Amino acid sequence: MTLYASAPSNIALVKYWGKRNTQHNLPLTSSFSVTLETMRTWVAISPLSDGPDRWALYGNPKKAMRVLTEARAFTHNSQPLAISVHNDFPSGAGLASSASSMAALAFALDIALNDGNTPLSEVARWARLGSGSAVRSLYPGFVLWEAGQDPEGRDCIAQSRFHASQLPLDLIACVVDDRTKPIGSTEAMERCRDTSPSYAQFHARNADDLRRALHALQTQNLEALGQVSEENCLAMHAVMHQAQPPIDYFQDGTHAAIATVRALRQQGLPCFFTIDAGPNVKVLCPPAYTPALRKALEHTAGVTRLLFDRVSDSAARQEPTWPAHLPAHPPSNTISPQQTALLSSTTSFPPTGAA
Ligand code: 2P0
Repeated sequence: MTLYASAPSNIALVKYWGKRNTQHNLPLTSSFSVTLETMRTWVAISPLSDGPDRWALYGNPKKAMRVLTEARAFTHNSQPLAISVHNDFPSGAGLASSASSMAALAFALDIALNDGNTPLSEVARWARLGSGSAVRSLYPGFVLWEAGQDPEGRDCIAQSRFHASQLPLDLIACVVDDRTKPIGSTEAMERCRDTSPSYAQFHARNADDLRRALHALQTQNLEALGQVSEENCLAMHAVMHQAQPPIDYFQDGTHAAIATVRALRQQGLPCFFTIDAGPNVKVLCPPAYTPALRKALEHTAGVTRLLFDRVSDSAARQEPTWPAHLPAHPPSNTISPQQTALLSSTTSFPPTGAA
């Protein structure tokens, strides 16, 4: 029998950009995000009569193997599986596809290997070991992921701090370039840690930015939330711009979209932007303003298309069926030869340890 699950992307308003421990993938400081609704990763899992596992994976095989290894170690279940992981939005372009894919995978593995009985905090640990930001996609609405201090991350936990209805927000993703980014987040964070003079400064402002963001939500103050989000995002990109060699994800369309958002705000439209490890600009606004923003953003030079989503309480969930618009499963040959080689070399039983 095949089971289906999905998890949405999440977008940080106060960013995670550095680790305090790479082995356990623990963040240096806490982050605060919004969980989306429609930009989702879908996972289908079926048991196989014998091994090895079969994969159809849109994402990073090393990260996926780490999640599977942790799930098997915790559940003591080595049932061979056919696993399909599909994004229904562009991968690797700073739209948080690794967050949604690792969250969906961890969530589905709990159902496949443990009948859904694993505590969510443990499922979050599997997801975190795949991709730190994935933890946040397991929780609804406005989510705080606390860095904690425990060396093994026992206090590194996420929780939903507000439901989506606290401050209803639409999100418009301005796609400037949907190709996979030239340097991934994990490597970019390391380079910033090792070479950027403003890395420590960025983390020093974290507590105050979190306090401001939580207060803005508490008081339903969109302007204050936008201000701290934009400042935090630009501070993170300044850290990257000062790394050696510099990391600059921005493209002409990125700058143009920022200018459009600022101009619209001048005209009285409540909106703000945030940008992750890629050139694409996410714009947040109250739903009533989405049509006006859409009009302005789709005519912004360098913006190739718009994707629409909203802050939501949906989070990761089991699904009754597989969406018709996604490629069929079970897995065939949808991963590249390079990925196949990596997976077949690491997909041995019992698991040989973290990838
Ligand atoms: C965030 N990003 O808070 C920040 C802002 C990108 C920019 O979390 O190394 O893919 O796998 O833990 O989770 C992207 O980092 O990194 C990220 P790893 P991840 O959303």
